[in-house]
Amino acid sequence: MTNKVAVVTGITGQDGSYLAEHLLAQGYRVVGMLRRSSTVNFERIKHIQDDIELVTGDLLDEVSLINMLQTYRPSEVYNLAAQSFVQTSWSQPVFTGEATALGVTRILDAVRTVDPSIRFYQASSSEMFGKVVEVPQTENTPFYPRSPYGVAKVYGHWITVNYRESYNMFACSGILFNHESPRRGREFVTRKITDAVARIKLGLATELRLGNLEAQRDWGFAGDYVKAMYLMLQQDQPDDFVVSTGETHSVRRFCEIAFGHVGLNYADYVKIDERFMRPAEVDLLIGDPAKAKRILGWQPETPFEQLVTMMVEADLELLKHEYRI
Ligand code: NDP
Ligand code: GDR
Repeated sequence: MTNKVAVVTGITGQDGSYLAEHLLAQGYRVVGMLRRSSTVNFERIKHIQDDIELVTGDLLDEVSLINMLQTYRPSEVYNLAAQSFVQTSWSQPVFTGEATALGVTRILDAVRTVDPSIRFYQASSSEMFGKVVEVPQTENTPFYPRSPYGVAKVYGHWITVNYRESYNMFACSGILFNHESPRRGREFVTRKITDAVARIKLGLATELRLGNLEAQRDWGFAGDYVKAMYLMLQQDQPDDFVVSTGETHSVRRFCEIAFGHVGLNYADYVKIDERFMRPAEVDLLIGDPAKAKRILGWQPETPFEQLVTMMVEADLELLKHEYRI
C-alpha cells in the first residue's frame, strides 16, 4: 500500500471512473477534478464517491488548477479531461481547442509552477494519426489529424513532450486507441449500438441510425487501458506509448456481433443516416502495442467479442431495471 496522492481530471468521464478504481486498489488517495455543473453527473463514480475526494476546477481556468495542486500536493496528475467527442469538434472547434489543446498547457504549467517533480500523464489519442500514413501505427508514425479534435490532441501531445524536454519534467503521453465499456458515453458508436440493440430486443425501439459503417477501429476495454496509464508513471524514465490491441474491426462488424448476440440480424434494423457522417473521416486505425508490452509489461486482457457482448449484456440489464421489464 502507498499513501501517495493522485489527481485525476475528467473524473466524471468513462476513463476517470476506471482509473480512480485502479488507483484506489493501489492504495492511493484519489482527488478527482470536476467542472461545476447545474446538474449532478456522478453516474460513473457514485459507487466510489465515498472513497475519493472531489474538487471543482476547469481546464479553462488556470487559477483553479494551481489552487487544486497547492491544496492537495499530489505526486501524480492524470489529465483525462477534454472535449472528447470527435463529431462535436466540428461544431465547437474553438472550445475544443481551448479545452483539449490549451487546457494541457494550463495544467502542465500549473504543475511546473507548484511542483515540477509531480509526475504527469496526458491522454493522447490515436485520432492524432488520422489519415492512414502507416499500418500498424506506432510511436514513430507521423501524425495527420482529420478533425479539430485530432488537431487539438496533437498540440496536447507535443506540449507534453516539450515540457518534458524544456523543464526535465516527468511527463508522459499515452497514445490510446479507442477503448470502450458499459460506461462509455451513448454518443460514441459502440455504446450507441449496444444501447440500441438492447432497446430493440426489449421492444423499446425499432431501428438504429448510423453513419459510416466501413470505418475500422482498434477497440479495447477501458478497464484494461487505465492500467497502462498508471504503469507509465511508475517507470524510471518518462516516455510515450501506444496502447492498443493490435486488431481492427469495422463498425459493420461491431453491429453484426452485437445484434447477433441477441439473435437479431443487424441489416434488418440499421439505417444509414447522413447526419452521422463526418466532414473528414479516419478510415483505419490499428495500433502496435509492442513498446507498451516490452517496457510496461502491459497487454490487453479483453478480446473484442467479449467486449461487445459485455456491453450488450450491461445495456440489457440497465434497461430492464429502468423500465421494470
Ligand atoms: P469522456 O468524454 O467520457 O470524459 C471527459 C471528461 O472531461 C469528463 O469528465 C468531462 O466533464 C471532462 N471535461 C471536459 N471539458 C472539461 C474542462 N474544460 N475542464 C474540466 N473537465 C472537463 O472521455 P473518456 O473518459 O472516454 O476519455 C478520457 C480522455 O482520454 C479524454 O481526454 C479523451 O479525449 C482521451 N481519449 C479517449 C479515448 C477513448 O477511446 N475513450 C482514446 C484516446 C484518448 P463533464 O462530465 O463535466 O463533461
Ligand atoms: P472516435 O469514436 O471518433 O473514433 O473517437 P466514435 O465512436 O465517435 O466513432 C468511431 C467511428 O464510428 C463511425 N460512426 C459513428 N460514430 C458515431 N459517434 N455515431 C454514429 O452514428 C456513427 N456511425 C458511424 C465514425 O464515423 C467513426 O469512424 C473516440 C473518442 O473516444 C475520442 O475521444 C478518442 O480519442 C478516439 O476514440 C480514439
